[in-house]
Amino acid sequence: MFKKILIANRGEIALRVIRTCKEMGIKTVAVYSTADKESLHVKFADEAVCIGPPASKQSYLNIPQIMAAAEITNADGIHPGYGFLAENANFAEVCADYGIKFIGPTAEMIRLMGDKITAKTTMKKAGVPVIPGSDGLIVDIAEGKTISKEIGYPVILKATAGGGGKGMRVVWKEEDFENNWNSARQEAGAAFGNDGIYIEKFIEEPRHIEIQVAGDQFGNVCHMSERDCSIQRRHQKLVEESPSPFVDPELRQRMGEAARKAVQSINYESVGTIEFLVDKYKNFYFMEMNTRIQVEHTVTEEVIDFDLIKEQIKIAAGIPISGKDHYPKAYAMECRINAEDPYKDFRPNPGKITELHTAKGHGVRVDTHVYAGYTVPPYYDSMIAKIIVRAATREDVINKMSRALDEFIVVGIKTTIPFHVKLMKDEQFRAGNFTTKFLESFEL
Ligand code: MV4
Repeated sequence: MFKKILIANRGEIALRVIRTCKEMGIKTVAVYSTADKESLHVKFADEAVCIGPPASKQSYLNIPQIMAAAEITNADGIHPGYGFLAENANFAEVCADYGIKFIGPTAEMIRLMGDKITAKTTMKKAGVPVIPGSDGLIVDIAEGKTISKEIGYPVILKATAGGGGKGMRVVWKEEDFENNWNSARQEAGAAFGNDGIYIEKFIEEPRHIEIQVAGDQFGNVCHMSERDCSIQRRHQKLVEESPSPFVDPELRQRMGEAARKAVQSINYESVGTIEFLVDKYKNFYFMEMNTRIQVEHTVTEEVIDFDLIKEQIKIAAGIPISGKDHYPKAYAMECRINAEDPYKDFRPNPGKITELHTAKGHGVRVDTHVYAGYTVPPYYDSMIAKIIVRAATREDVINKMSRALDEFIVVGIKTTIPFHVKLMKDEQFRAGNFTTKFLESFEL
């Protein structure tokens, strides 16, 4: 087992990892930028090393500085959290070169899933359902038009280096193909330095449902129920829940088996997530694999009563997992509290939190790094807290979440709380009738 883990991250996830390390008897090292000197992850770690100025490029993305911090503190593992370096294959490789275990999959695995065409081809070969589309890269407009006609419009152009919606364009008819092709290529090239594009049938009004999985170094694999992440805005998730109101036991079984196949076929080693698009007929298709712990892992932790960070650390230490699948034992939902003004197009609203009262009580979990007197810096992601509630039914969860939101008081900055309060009262949401398009027509 690890003796000392360096957490190459900040905010609530750094704190989340520190908590499990403490419970496992593992020492912790925080790294921080000068903007995060007063952050809780710095205060709660056994040691802390300043790695640079506020800009992420010079601190949380600065590989030489992070490795220097790991060396001087004698860390034997590095946990990347989510975002920043979590899916950077080069970083995983550098860790291996230093003889420090990257707590996640191998660099090869990150690279394999990071290229979306390679990921899709690999999954198709493994027998996981994929969205009908081009077999790989499209070389030019003529080929793109031919393939789109074969698939049938509408189609969607996607960047192979993408994910998260960048370089993505929906094309409804052939005469719009060229313009969309040009803008998708241009956007992908600028964002990823790779303008490779592929084409898929456009699935209208899908649900985004993902399966939590784990695999170990010995070929043991398990799936751990689904999360419905359809409530999102501009590719930013706002609410996640498990089990999905759209998934019945039969669909859960089929999706779980597909996720198991996906993990097994690549000998994946760590916790991860298989993202699926699910259409109204309950057809599901592989979309992407996330080779990291995600923000919303907490929802799964609550419904299966299991510590996913502990499992991730054990797998990295070479301890076998049970290989038994997990099924939901309760209902759970997470609301992301962001320092944003929901009445002003969710514009970031950093600044000083003068007063804070977090939600408490039965079935309520709050993961946060902020406190009264803390200043939310403008340099990073605007998420300041996650409220996760658990109850026996979905209706109880929504009622409990409403209660928790009411007693969550943040003074000094605007937050997404008013958005969540309104959402919890929405009849369609309460009925479980929503797709990824839900928030496009939601009025605050
Ligand atoms: C799609 C799609 C419809 N059809 N692919 C968005 C992010 C990227 N990971 C893939 N995305 C989508 N791919 C096909 N063939 C719709 C989306 C999509 C979406 C997916 C999940 C959650 C929210 C979304 C919002 C808009 C579009």
